Amino acid sequence: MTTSMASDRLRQRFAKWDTNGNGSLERTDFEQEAERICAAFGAQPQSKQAKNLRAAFGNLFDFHAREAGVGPNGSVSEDDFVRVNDKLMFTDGEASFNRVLRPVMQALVGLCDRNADGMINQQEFSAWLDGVGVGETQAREAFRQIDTDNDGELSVEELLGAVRAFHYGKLDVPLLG
Ligand SMILES: [Ca+2]
Ligand SMILES: [Ca+2]
Ligand SMILES: [Ca+2]
Repeated sequence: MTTSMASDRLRQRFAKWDTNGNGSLERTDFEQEAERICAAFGAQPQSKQAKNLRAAFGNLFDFHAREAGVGPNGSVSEDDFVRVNDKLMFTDGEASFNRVLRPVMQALVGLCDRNADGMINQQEFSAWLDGVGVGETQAREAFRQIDTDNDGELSVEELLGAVRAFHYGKLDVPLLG
């Protein structure tokens, strides 16, 4: 694990989530990001899945605002974002990371889980990665890496492991778009 790779990826994540490009994160950035993902996955804006994703991104912003010490309508700077997430990944550990990211991951699984069995199969995963701009070959390779128990399905916990692995530089596929 290299800390510099981790902070590079956090800075990329910051740039992606700063949807209005003003150099800081606000609640509206997270709202826009949730809308963008819903559109990319073809979710109806009024569907339960879209509402869950919006709520999850709202809570994720609340977490960042609280940890950065700005109010619920405040702005989170890039340095604060990296500091908050470094602490989450390297100090607080896996359980805290999963607690913070699980609602977003569950909402993403809800958007992509076409057969509604709570798991992501190869076909659902390929459609997911297509939505974030990753091709079929890379999607198949990533599926094998993420499916750590080899049951041919990705669970929310396996997918959270994949987000951690991405941020530690052990996996090259960005699940969060
Ligand atoms: Ca912004
Ligand atoms: Ca499924
Ligand atoms: Ca599995």
